[in-house]
Amino acid sequence: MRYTGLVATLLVAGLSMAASAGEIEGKVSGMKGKSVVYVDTIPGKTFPAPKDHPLIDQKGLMFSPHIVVVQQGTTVDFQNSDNVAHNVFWTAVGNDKKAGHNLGTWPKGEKRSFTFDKPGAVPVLCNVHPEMAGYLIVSPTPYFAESDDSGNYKIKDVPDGSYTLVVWHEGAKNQSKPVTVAGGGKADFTLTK
Ligand SMILES: [Cu+2]
Repeated sequence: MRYTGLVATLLVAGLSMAASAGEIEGKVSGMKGKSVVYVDTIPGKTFPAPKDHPLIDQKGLMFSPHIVVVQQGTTVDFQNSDNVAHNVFWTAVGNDKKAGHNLGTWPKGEKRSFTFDKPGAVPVLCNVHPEMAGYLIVSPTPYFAESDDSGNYKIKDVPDGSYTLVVWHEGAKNQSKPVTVAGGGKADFTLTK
C-alpha cells in the first residue's frame, strides 16, 4: 500500500517535470549547410555567464571551427596554431559597429581572449590573410543550437513559455519567429539570401 503510494508520487513528479521544459526542434531550409538557431532576449531575464572558454583555432590558414555559437557573456580564446602570424578582428557585433574590435596579431602557440558581452553575429577576420573568415554567434540566452548539414536542429531544456526564435546563416538574412514551448515546441524556417 505504501509502495503503491510512492510509485504514484514518483509518477506525478515525473510527469510535472516533463511538462516544465522541452526541446525546440525543426528544420532550416532554403540554404545549404549549417545554421544557428537561438532563443532571443527574454524580457526581464538574465543568465549567469558560462565559465568555460570555447576555443577558436587558427590552423591551416582557417578559423576552426568555422562557426561557433556561445551564450552572451562567454569568454572565447583565440589561438594561433600556424607557423605564420595571424590577426583577429571584427568590425561589428550584430548591427553594432561600435562593438568592432582588433585583438592584435600574434605568433604560433599564443592565445588571446575576449569576453563577448553583446549578442549578435560576429564575422571574425584576419587582416594578414583576407581570405580567412569565421563566425561567432553570441546568443542572448543559453538556449541555442547549431543545425546539422541538412538544417535539422534541436534546442534542449527550454522552459515552457513563449519566445522569439532567431536563425542565422552565413549567406542569408536573419529571420525570427515566435515559438511556444509546452513540453516541447517546433519551428521551421525557409531562408533567403
Ligand atoms: Cu591569418
